[in-house]
Amino acid sequence: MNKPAWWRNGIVYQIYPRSFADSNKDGIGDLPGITAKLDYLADLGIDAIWLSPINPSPDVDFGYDVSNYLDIDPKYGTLADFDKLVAEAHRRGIKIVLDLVLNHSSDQHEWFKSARQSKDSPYHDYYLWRDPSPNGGQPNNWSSVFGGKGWEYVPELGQYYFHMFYKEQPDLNWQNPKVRQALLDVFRFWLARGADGFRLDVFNCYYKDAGFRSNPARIGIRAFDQQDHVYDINQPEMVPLVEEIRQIVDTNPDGYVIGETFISTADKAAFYSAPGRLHAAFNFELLECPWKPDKFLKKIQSWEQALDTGGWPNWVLNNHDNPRSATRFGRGEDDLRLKAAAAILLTLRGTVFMYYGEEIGMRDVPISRSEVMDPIGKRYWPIFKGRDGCRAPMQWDATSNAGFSQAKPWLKLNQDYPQRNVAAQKSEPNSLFYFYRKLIQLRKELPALRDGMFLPLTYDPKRIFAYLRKTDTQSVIVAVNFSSKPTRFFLGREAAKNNWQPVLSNYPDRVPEIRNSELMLLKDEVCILVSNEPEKSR
Ligand code: TEU
Ligand code: CA
Repeated sequence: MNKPAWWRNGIVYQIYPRSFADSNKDGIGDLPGITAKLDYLADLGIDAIWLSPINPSPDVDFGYDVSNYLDIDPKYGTLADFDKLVAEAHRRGIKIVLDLVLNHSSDQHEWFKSARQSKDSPYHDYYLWRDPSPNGGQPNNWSSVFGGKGWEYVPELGQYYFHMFYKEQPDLNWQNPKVRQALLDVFRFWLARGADGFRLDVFNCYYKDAGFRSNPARIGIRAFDQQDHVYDINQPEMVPLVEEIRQIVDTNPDGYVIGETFISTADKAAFYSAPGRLHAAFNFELLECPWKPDKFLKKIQSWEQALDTGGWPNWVLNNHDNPRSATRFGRGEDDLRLKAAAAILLTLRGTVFMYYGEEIGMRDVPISRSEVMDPIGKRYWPIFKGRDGCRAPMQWDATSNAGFSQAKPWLKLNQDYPQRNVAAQKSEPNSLFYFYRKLIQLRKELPALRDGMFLPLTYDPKRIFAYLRKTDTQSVIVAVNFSSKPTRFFLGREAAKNNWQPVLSNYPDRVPEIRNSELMLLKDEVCILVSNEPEKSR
C-alpha cells in the first residue's frame, strides 16, 4: 500500500517571518531566526512550516507586495539562508511551504516600473491597463477590497491600471502568455531550491473577465460587497491553470499546493480542490465561527458535505489576517476553552493549520492609533483597526523583548509575555503547549484519528459538541461542553457498553468515566475516549 501523503494528516505551522525570531538585532524576524527554532517546532510535532512571503518587498502589505519573485528579502536573509533553512528543516522531517503572491506584484517590481513608463514597454501588458470609459471615468465598476475604486489613473499614460488590493499592488495580467509562463516558472524555481509546497495568495482572483464587464450590483455593507463578483473573481480560465499548477507541483513527490480561496465558501474550496486540481483550498469556516456548539457542527458538516466529491478537508483557527482564537474564544488568561478548541482542531478529519503562538495561547496585542502598522488599519481606523493584533512578536521567554529580539521589535509586544511564553509553558506540565503536543501525538498514534470517518453525535446541540472518529477496529469520542455549567452527555446504552478508555481531558486530574450511559462534562471540558473494538450499534 502507498504511504499516505504527509499532508493528509499533517500539521502545517504558519510563521509570520517578521514576528518569529530575530537573529541580527534589527527588531525584525528572519530566516536564521527560524532555523534556530526548528528544534522547538520538531519537538512540538508539526510536519511543515508555511512561511508568509519572504520575497523582496517594499512592505506596503508586509510581504504581500512582491518586488522580485526569485529572491529572498535582505531583511530576512539570503538565498543561502533559505537553503540552510530547507536543509535543516528536512533533516528534522519538516517540509517547507512557501507563500506565492501571484495575483499582483508590488508597484516596485521591475515589470511594473517599466510597464508604467510607456505603453510601448515590453512589460506594459503584464498588468491590467484600460483606457478611461467613453465618458472619461473609471473603465468599469470593479472595486478594491482594501477600499475605494479598483482603478488607479496614470496621467502620463492616460490609462488606468487595476488593483484588487492596495494601489501599490497592481494585478498581473494572467491572460498574457508571457506572464503566465514567468509566474509558472516561479513554482519551478522554488521547487528546484527545495520547497515542498506552496500556499497561493488569493489564487481565484488571478484571471479577470477578458471583456472587463462591470459586476452586477447587489446588497452589501462595504462598497466591495455591493457587487456580485462575477467578472473579477473565479473566471473559467482558472480551472486549466490550477490543473497545470498541480502538475508542476507534483514533479516533487511530496509536493503540496493549497490555495487561499478569496471570498471562500466550502463549495468554492471543494471546486478548486477536486481531483486533478489543487491538493487543497482553504475554507475559513472555523476562523469565523463563534464559540457555539451548534455553529461548530454546522460549519464542519457543510465542509464535509461539500467535499463529498473526493476533496480533503483542512482546518484553520488562526492566520495572519484575523483576530486570534485565543482572543475570540478565551476568557481572560484562562486556557480551558483554548484546550477544548485545540482538541477539536486536532481530532477532525483533514489537514490542520496552526499559526505561530497558537500553541501558547497568544492573545491579540491591543493596538492604539499611533501604533498601527497595517495600512488598512490606518485607513479605516477606528471602524477597522487593522490586522496587527494577531501579528505581534512570538513570546519565547520572560527576558527583554520576550526573547524575540535584542532590539526593539518592529511591532509592539503583548504585555502578558512575562507570564505567557514558551519557556514558562515548557516548565508547566499542564500548560496549553503540552496539551497541543499531546494532541499532536495522539493524532499520529490513533488510527481512528488518522483514517476514521467523522460522525457527529447530536445530543444537546446547544451545550455539547460531540463526535466519533471511527474505523473498523477503533472508535474515538470527542465531547466538548461549551456551557459554563457541568453538563451530562448521554451516549446511549448500547454505545456505552463499549470498553471506553479515557485518553485526555483539559482538567488535568480528571479521569473521564462513562456511568449509566452518560459522561459528565465539567464546565468548558473536553474529553477524549477511545475504544479498540468495533463500536456497538447505537
Ligand atoms: O488575503 C486576502 C483576503 O481575503 C484579505 O485581504 C482580507 O480581505 C483582509 O485580510 C481583510 O481582513 C491575502 C493575504 O492573506 C493578506 O494578508 C493580503 O493582504 C492579501 O491577500 C493581499 O495579498
Ligand atoms: Ca532580523
